[in-house]
Amino acid sequence: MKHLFTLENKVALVTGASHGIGLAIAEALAEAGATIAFNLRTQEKVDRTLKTYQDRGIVAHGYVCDVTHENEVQHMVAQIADELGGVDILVNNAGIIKRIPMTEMSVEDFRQVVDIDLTGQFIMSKAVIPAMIQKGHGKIINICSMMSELGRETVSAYAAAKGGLKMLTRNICAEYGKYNIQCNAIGPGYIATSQTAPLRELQPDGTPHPFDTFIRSKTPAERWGVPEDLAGPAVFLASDASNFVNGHILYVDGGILAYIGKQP
Ligand code: NAP
Ligand code: GCO
Repeated sequence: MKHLFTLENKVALVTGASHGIGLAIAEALAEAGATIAFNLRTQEKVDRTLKTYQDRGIVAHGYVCDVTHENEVQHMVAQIADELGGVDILVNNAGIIKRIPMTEMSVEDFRQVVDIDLTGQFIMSKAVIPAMIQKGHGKIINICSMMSELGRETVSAYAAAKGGLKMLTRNICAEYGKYNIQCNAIGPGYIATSQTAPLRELQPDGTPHPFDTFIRSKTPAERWGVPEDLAGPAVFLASDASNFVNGHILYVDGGILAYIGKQP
């Protein structure tokens, strides 16, 4: 059975993998044997992140690339082909969120979120698929969200993007499954990272943030997830163990989507 989960001789590109979920997924794929590549928007962040990987005993390859800039993406993918032999596994992790009531959100803010969280994933996937077809295999893992299924106040752009990402996942499956390319998604629940830090800050009086209490009441596991909770699901979707899984959104949410919420 172990041979199904090994990523030896595979190259995994994890976008935006400097910390949080991306770093945890990259670390897991490295532990399973993959060669890790990642991209960030500045050389300073790439250099700092290379040190992070080095400190964890991982030889990673960093590239300066904004996922919304197709020319940079195409150049990075060509570089990885020359330097590492091409992308076998793409994890579309890079993303942002803006929490603004919809009627107060500018069109620019809405467009920026959709550009990074949805169009960027299109650009990245479009760039890696041709070589995956040539190779005869490929894995694309999009990072969706609870907001791929649920709405909530102030996150209209993010929910629209993550809902769209769910359908982009299914459409890549539909269009490229015949080339032995599997495109699936991981839908994390509420995970303790810098992105959700504002929702977990202690109140001035030292009591928990109301949203922290709310999420714990909506999660059967009664806790926030941690990035490491995504390690196993990521290795599964990146490996031969999932070769007949395609177009699937694997929710790693501690049971949120199955639960009405703790009774008062
Ligand atoms: P995070 O801490 O905000 O990290 C996001 C990463 O993406 C950062 O490294 C960021 O780099 C990078 N990035 C942003 N825009 C980019 C761009 N245009 N090009 C390249 N890199 C870019 O987020 P996280 O909490 O780890 O979440 C990672 C992914 O999981 C996101 O897609 C998020 O939507 C999703 N997610 C998070 C949760 C959660 O509860 N945390 C739950 C479900 C889904 P910079 O340092 O330059 O900003
Ligand atoms: C929010 C949170 C969520 C999480 C995640 C949940 O403001 O509601 O940031 O959107 O990031 O996407 O799955």
